[in-house]
Amino acid sequence: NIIVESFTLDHTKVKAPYVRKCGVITTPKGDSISKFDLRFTQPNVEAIPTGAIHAIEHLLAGFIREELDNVVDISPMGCRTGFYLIIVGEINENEVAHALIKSLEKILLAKEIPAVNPVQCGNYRDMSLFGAKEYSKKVLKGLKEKYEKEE
Ligand code: HCS
Repeated sequence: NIIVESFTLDHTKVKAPYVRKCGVITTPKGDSISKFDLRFTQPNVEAIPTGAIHAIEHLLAGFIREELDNVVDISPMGCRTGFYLIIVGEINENEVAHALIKSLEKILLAKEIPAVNPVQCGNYRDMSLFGAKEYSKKVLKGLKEKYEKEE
């Protein structure tokens, strides 16, 4: 009996942008691995174009690892409304939200996208730094309202 957590989320009830811890697994040796839903745009209202989400992926790959240790992966959702973050250890939504805020701020200052070439990427022509910054700006504003006002 397989349960895919994402299929159990009511996507009509969420309010983007947000950071949601969607699961923790414990390995046979006792380590924790946490998975987060980093929702950028409102499901079924707005999807991020592929060039923008791809550029955000390349930029976040480095920037999020500068903020958080033991990141396994940060990858786009197929629906293009956000990313999944997989990280070793137990960490909370606020810590991830703050790391994401700092990473998005770095995207706004980025002059280029890393690894945009046929050796390091499987679709290097589909990249938009402009789009990455436009969506990052919007998400940043929403995340700051949600995660910085409560402190
Ligand atoms: N999603 C990958 C980067 C691919 S460009 C990672 O390692 O986070």
